[in-house]
Amino acid sequence: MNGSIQEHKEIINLLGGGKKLTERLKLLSNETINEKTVYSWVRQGIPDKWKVAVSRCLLEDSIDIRNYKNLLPPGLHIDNLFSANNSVKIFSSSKVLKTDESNLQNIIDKDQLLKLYEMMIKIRRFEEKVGQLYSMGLIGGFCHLYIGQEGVISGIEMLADNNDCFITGYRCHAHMVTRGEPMVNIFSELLGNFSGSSKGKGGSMHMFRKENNFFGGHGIVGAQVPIGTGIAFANKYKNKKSVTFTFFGDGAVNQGQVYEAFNMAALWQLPIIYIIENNQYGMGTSVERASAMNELFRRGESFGIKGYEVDGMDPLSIYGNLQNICSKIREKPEPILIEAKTYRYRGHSMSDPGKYRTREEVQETRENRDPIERIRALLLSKKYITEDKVKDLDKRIREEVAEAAELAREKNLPDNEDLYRDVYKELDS
Ligand SMILES: Cc1ncc(C[n+]2csc(CCOP(=O)(O)OP(=O)(O)O)c2C)c(N)n1
Ligand SMILES: [Mg+2]
Repeated sequence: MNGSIQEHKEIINLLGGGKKLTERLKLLSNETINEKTVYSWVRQGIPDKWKVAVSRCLLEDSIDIRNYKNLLPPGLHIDNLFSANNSVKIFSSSKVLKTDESNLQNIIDKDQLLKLYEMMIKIRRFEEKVGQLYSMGLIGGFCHLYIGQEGVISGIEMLADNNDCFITGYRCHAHMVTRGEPMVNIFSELLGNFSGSSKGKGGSMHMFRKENNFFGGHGIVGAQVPIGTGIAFANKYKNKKSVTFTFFGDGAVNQGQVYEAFNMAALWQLPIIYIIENNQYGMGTSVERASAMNELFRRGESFGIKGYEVDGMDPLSIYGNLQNICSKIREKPEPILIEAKTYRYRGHSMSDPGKYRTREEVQETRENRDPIERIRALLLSKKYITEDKVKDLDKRIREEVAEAAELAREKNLPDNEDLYRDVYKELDS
């Protein structure tokens, strides 16, 4: 009798023998199962179909199922059934995270805070310039600006290291900037030039920076979620310590493929942080109108994925709350879901009449929740920077952005033959 069958025989005995176990399984599953079948498991082992139900019986009897290595079906890890404090996990402990800012402000030093501020200003000035170039008719196709959401990517970047991987949807210019792509290459891409990040063939929605593990830039709503999950799988498979940050919107969260990906990430305990950038609207439909259940951070619960809501307009809250979660994932991979509550100030894309919300709503958020203003006020109150220095910094960044945009205006469109290159990977012969 092999080890696994021996173990199953022991379990059946512990649970009161075949007759008793049959009754319990009938109650648990509502399925017809007869005693003879359960007795046959003593010789043949418990089939995969019934293993989870049998585990449940052991848990109900307070028997430590971790003693039985061969009980769970393939793919389902015993640790998945327990939370950190060793209690049995039925629903994950999703919650809304608040930050004790006064404490955090002491952890973060002046240089980090200045770096964070500069990152957000750079994104905003970059996006404003894109808006101008678009209005001048220099950029074609779809174009989605990130203005208002700067705190999300900037807070996450504070946690990330160079080996971490990033992937997002079409609202991707900011991610390119923070991942270190020179601005001139991003502008060039937007203008369709061969010198652009995707050789002028991807445009606003399809940009990549392979050197810093930025995997795009995807136009199909939600498509980046399974791709990000695949990247996380590859990293785990190759024993890399990197975390994959996978960003998507409140609209994308209702896509079926998101849940197929969640299932695999939880089953295989992949090192991935899913970040829903909940900017309150899809193209023009509010979360309330589009989602039957709008506590989006709970959307992974049925897979055992812990979810947390954070204030996406506060990069320090993101950094402070996720720092430990992120380091734990590096040591012991598991998927986590973050809902960052944020807001976009501009239209969904450049052609958005904006009839679905009031000007007052936008104005109110800008005045009271703006991530850049928040950090500026903090820098000033801590006397890390003076009003004059704030102006100088802004001027310097405006100039850098203007210069990059100007350089990108020199036309170098791809040749016609280039349109057919890079469509499929060239196989090495
Ligand atoms: C599969 C698919 N369906 C529809 C669209 C059209 N579309 C583009 S963006 C968008 C809204 C997505 O909203 P959300 O996920 O909240 O992201 P946000 O634009 O707010 O960043 C839709 C429906 C698409 N690109 N792909
Ligand atoms: Mg949205």
